Amino acid sequence: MSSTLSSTLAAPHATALDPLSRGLLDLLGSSDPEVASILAHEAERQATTLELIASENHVSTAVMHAVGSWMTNKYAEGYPGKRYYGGCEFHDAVEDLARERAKQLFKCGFANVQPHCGANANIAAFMALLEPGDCVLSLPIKSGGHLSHGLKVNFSGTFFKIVDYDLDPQSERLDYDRIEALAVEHRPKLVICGYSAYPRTIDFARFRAIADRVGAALMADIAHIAGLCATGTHPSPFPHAHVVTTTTHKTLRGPRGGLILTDDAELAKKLDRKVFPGSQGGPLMHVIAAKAVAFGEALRPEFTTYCRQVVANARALAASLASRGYRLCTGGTDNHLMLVDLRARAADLTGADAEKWLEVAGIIVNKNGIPNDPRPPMVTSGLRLGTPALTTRGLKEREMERVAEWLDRVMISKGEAAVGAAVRREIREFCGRFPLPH
Ligand code: DSN
Repeated sequence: MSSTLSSTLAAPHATALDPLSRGLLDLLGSSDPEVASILAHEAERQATTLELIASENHVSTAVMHAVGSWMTNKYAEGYPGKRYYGGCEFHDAVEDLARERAKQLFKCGFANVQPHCGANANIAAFMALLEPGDCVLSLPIKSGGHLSHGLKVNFSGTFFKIVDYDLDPQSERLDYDRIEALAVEHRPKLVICGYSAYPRTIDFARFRAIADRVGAALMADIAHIAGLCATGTHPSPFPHAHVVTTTTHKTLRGPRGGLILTDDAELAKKLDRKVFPGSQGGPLMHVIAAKAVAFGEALRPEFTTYCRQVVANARALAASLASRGYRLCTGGTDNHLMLVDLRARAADLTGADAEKWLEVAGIIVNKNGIPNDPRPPMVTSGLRLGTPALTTRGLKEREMERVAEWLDRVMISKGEAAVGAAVRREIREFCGRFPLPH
């Protein structure tokens, strides 16, 4: 069975698998061939396609295998030194290490590494800062915000009074004067900045001034730009934000998970209580071990070089697309992502069609509404494209021109099967020259 699975990962990509991954597939192949086959196909998909989803990345082998380690077997409710279970000596050690590395990385005084995901980090932050019914000022999801910042059907919109701020309709950028006017009018207890689809630099100092003016707390959800913030590639939310939440798997290139940071010692105690026992039970210690590994990687100088290249690649890709007639919302990008208005290239082009056609050709993207999009969220006029994953596999500015050419060829063909198949072949060959790193 193992040889069948190995052969599923047809050359040249099979040779690119690290020995542990190969061993895992062989092991699973003898005990659970169905799951092994699915994993082998997913490994092959990742190795042979171009990943342009702005919130995804390829972790190192060290991070990936820390997730699949002995730490998955343990309950460790509580915190290092104060657990509700015996046998936590090494779980304390790894959680302490993850916390220390996170503090060093973001240059702050406190880290909670237990949130299972970004939305859980935000639940704990809301619980630490607010009472049910309190007013929160945030950017709505339709304009690039996140569902956990106030969407009606989410916990945030269910239990809190949400006031939306929006982007300036002309520039499609944050309108700080308007945000301040809304804060003065509604007196929120919490102002949220940090977004899922905003391609420009966030002025954290200005946000803090707005929050201070009305006595609100400021929360920066840096899930998308965490790696950039940690390396000075985007300004840091510290010392401006009272609380910083993030995921660990986007530009930060760690395992799927959440993280909370603050410099306020009193707030830190509340945040700990609101993660556990407030909103979670047993921490995912295998993921915490992998967070420690990822934070260690992010502290190395190579990670700063990587983050700078992510931004340089995004600029290059945006420029190449603009030169082919696409419109970049806000006119371009300062970070790792861009929002592309497809209508400028072809009036009837939709995000939904483009996503589907591009996947056939081996380019993975997500449709995304653009500011004031007249089309519904399952159709959209735009794509959100990001460069974190492409940069991890070694692509640079020169290759962004090639990526833009493929994107345009597929979209302008309107999904023609022959074009999709030809591009798929070219991308498969191209990916062989940029293997996923170990
Ligand atoms: N789903 C994430 C993203 O793609 O940005 C946000 O949580």
